[in-house]
Amino acid sequence: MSEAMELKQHAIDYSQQIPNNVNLSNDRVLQRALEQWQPRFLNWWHLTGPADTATLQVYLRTAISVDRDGWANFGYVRMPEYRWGIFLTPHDEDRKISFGEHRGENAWQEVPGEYRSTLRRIIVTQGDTEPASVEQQKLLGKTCPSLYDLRNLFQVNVEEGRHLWAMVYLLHRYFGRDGREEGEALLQRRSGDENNPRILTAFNEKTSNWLAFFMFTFFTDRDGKFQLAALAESGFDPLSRTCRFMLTEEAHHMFVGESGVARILQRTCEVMRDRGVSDAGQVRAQGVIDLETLQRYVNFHYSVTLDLFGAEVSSNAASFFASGVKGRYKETNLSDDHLLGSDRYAVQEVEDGRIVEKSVPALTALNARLRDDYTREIQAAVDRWNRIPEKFRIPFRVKLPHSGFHRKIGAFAGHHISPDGQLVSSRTWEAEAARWLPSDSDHEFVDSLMGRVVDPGMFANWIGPPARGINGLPVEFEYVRFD
Ligand code: BYC
Repeated sequence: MSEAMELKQHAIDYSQQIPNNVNLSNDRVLQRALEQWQPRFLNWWHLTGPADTATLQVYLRTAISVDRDGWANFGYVRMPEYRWGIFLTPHDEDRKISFGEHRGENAWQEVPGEYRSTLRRIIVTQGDTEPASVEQQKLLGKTCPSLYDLRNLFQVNVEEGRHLWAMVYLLHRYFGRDGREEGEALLQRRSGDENNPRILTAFNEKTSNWLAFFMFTFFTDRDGKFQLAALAESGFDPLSRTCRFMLTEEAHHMFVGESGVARILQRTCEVMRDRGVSDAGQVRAQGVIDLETLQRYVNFHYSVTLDLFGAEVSSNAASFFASGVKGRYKETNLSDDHLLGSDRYAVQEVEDGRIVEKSVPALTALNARLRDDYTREIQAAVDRWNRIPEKFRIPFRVKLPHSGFHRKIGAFAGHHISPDGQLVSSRTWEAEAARWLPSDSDHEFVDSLMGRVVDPGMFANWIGPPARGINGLPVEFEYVRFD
């Protein structure tokens, strides 16, 4: 490919009603269908997106191209005028399917008939999580701990909105009438709605305060990373190219979560040291989040996110892999036969009142394997968090609970497992749950700390400032303007 052609594929055309790098104007029917969906998306954004933001100017990044420097474009944007669009990484004509029965064949540019419903289902499930998270975070702007954080929340929100666009483009372009109907349904379901909830469990939970938001972006957005990475391996090339670009957006969301929790830890530890307090009640009396409550939020968000990987042993996952629809994390870099015909994988389950390890066909254990990859990365980040109390010589360490703790999906569903991995009775569970999971009074306490800090450079008492500002700007920059 010539250099000029390559640049064209990378660049995003903002002169169009729908910014894109997929030559949308060459396909009038598709363009018209998406232009009809656009006002419905905007209506959904007004109804369920971040509350009372229509007049704000937010210092946001907007992608101008899909190459590495494509994010260099920062500036003030009025939120509803954000240019949501369709951005795919460039087409590689030589790309081959790297796993499953079709290994070595050319990647599919159209949907193979036999995998149509599977692919549609996966794309809809992925797409459904994006607006769900925006709905979950709708009210957080009202209680922001700083302008810096408010801007980050809105950046996450607009990009989740764009991820919805990414999936709706695939549905409209490749799935005809069914796809258009699914595109509508994605705007109809609502997080937490009893009659028409979002598809996956975690996306119907509340994100009612900023501790929950940082936990969500740390734990749940990272599930997004791992699922997108597995879909980026897909034999269906447009899905792969879409997910590759989405992954670049996801990285910032996880940074928001990891650094947000780290700043809370830092602030609490500082207060504990400076005021010589360690008891949770005394710590709370200083207006900061006690470490025990933080641990309970970790227990909740980690366990709810593990459910998003599906059952550990899953025939769905096996057929997604065998058919070349969804790969493993970093599939192309793995050095086995990419077929898993006779490989085994160890999973845990409950048998005769005990947690036992079992070796099962690796093909059926792909959800467990992806989850294990995820946990390794999460553990590394938790280790980074733990350097903070260590630095303050505070004996507390954040600990991930056992993978069976508080699970609703998979091998542990229906069992009670303590955070340290003991099978316990319902009675013990009920007696201990308030020590292990955030109680109503924990939520009330954290909610009570949430004020609204909007003076540039100021931070709520319960969180430390970030190490640096956005895009090389100072921390006290006016990241959101209210005029
Ligand atoms: N809740 O064999 P099973 C993100 C259903 S996050 C409710 O266990 P499978 C983001 C399942 O659908 C990433 N239902 O699992 C983050 C199936 O139903 P059917 C989102 C569940 O199919 C933050 C049945 O149980 N992306 O991007 O191997 C902010 C048995 O299924 C749940 C994806 O998930 C649950 N937790 O895998 C914004 C990728 N778990 O078919 C965004 C696309 C399972 O029998 N999705 N079920 O009616 C997938 O790859 C798969 O659907 C799953 C489940 C991994 C979710």
